[in-house]
Amino acid sequence: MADTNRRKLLTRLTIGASAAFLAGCDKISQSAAGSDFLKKGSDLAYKVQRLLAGRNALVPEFSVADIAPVFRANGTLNPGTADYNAHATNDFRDWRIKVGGLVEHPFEVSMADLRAMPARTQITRHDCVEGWSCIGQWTGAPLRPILARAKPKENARYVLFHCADNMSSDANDQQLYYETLDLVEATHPQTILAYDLNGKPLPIANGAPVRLRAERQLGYKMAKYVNGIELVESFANIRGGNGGYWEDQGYTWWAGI
Ligand SMILES: Nc1nc2c(c(=O)[nH]1)N[C@H]1C(S)=C(S)[C@@H](COP(=O)(O)O)O[C@H]1N2
Ligand SMILES: [Mo]
Repeated sequence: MADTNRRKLLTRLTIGASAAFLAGCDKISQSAAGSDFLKKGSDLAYKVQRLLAGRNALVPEFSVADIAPVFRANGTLNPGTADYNAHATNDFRDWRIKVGGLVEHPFEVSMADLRAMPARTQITRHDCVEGWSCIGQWTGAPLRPILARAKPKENARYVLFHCADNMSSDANDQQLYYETLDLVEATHPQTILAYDLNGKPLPIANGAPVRLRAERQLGYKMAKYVNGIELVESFANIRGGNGGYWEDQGYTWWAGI
């Protein structure tokens, strides 16, 4: 089967499968057996997709004519903290992404550093589990060379993205958005730290000044407002232990499409 046909088939299969899981997610994930079932489904989808799609299989890219006039925004639309507001007022000139964790060479990148790195532009379709899709053009720095520069240690297995937005409406309750990818997804050629959307700096609603695009994954994997990248061996002891804010609420960790 040609790679694109295979991907189309996979997309249909797995969107069907994840929609079926998520439709009953609220109810199922309340029982221990239910979350076990969800995890098994996720593990299976993960293994099957890895087997069929290969490490570097690309998702389709579209043409300029396909770009939606306005890219829909979802989840946090503005982190709105005093710290974030100060960065926004300053056009994010002092925003830094800390790259650390299980690496030989931790370092920080500013937005100017990021924009000076080799860039990739891709027009792709974003699929949200809530049942909408949107095509947009993203420009950013591929993550692979950034990770290579940090030199992940032997035991590093996942890349954790720290975000600036608190998902709790209570300021005293810190529930910062976070996500994880394995090293295969993190070093995929279409995985970028995006700073432009449709040729303009990323709007605040879509994750300014920088958000992850991991194009083989569902929308919730693509962390917005990224201020830290941490290499970890396991996420079992981090936050709810499921590898992401939405995963801790019951979504599957593997969100391949
Ligand atoms: N930091 C952060 N990242 C996030 C979210 C969020 O609320 N906060 N929402 C996720 C979800 S569910 C989706 S569909 C996409 C939405 O991206 P958009 O606002 O550019 O459409 O961002 C994802 N990344
Ligand atoms: Mo989403």
